[in-house]
Amino acid sequence: MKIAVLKNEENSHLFAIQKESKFYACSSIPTLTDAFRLTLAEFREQVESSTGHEVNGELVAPITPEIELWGAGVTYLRSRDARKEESGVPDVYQRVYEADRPELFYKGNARRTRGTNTPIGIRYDSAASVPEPEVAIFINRFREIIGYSICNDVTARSMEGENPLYLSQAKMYVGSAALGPYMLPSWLIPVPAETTIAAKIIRDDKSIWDASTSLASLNRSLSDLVDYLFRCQEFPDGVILSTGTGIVPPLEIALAQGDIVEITVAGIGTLSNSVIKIPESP
Ligand code: DO4
Ligand code: MG
Repeated sequence: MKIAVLKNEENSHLFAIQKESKFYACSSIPTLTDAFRLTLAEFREQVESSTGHEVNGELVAPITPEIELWGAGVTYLRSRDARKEESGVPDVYQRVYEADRPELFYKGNARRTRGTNTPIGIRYDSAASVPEPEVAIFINRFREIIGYSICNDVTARSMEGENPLYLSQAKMYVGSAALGPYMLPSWLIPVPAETTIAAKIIRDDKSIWDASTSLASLNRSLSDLVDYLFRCQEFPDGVILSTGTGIVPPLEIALAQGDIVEITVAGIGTLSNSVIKIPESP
């Protein structure tokens, strides 16, 4: 069983329970925002006892206009090494990898986030852009993790490499985030070593790069990331945190218009997005 967000004529962000390729409404949870306002125990009880009718609609990213999307960075050894390789100031990445305080950044909102099978963007003014295949955690207003999904933290790599202060421009632009296809309730996630994350870039029907890791290689605990994210912050409607990438392509691989990026996380599914170039005035 997984959680989906559907768009149809009555509701642009309908909360739906997916079971055996059918979708069912949950009368006490009309939208995903309502799920974030429940405690984890209430959410689980209402989902497990739901007897809602079958619903249909277009599968969209599991996020609503009230929910923010944030990112964590340099949380895997591979990410630390890749940043050091691409950056003119490698020391900042080494230091944040070892520090108690993690790197956290605002990544976007529903309007900026693509669902599966919709295009992600690469900036026209970045020489190289890469996918960042990540596990996203869904955190309710009570700081409890209610679910897991897949996030592609698409990044203008050469822009960030030129100067870390360009991070916001490298991370946040039209089409720079993809999320989905589903949210797996947190009580169903496999143990970290079995939560494998695999990614590939397909060009002209051929894979030009693939790699994998697992959540067990994350260098920080999820509770630590949640703790820092909520410091001096309020998320009355919950928040989604993409927990950082453990898979980074080598420097000679960069996304191009027409590529397809597939990210598969065990237990959740596959997030698939084609790539388009974002012009100066989209
Ligand atoms: O430091 C820049 C961002 C790193 C990041 O997004 C990641 O490690 O996933
Ligand atoms: Mg990232």
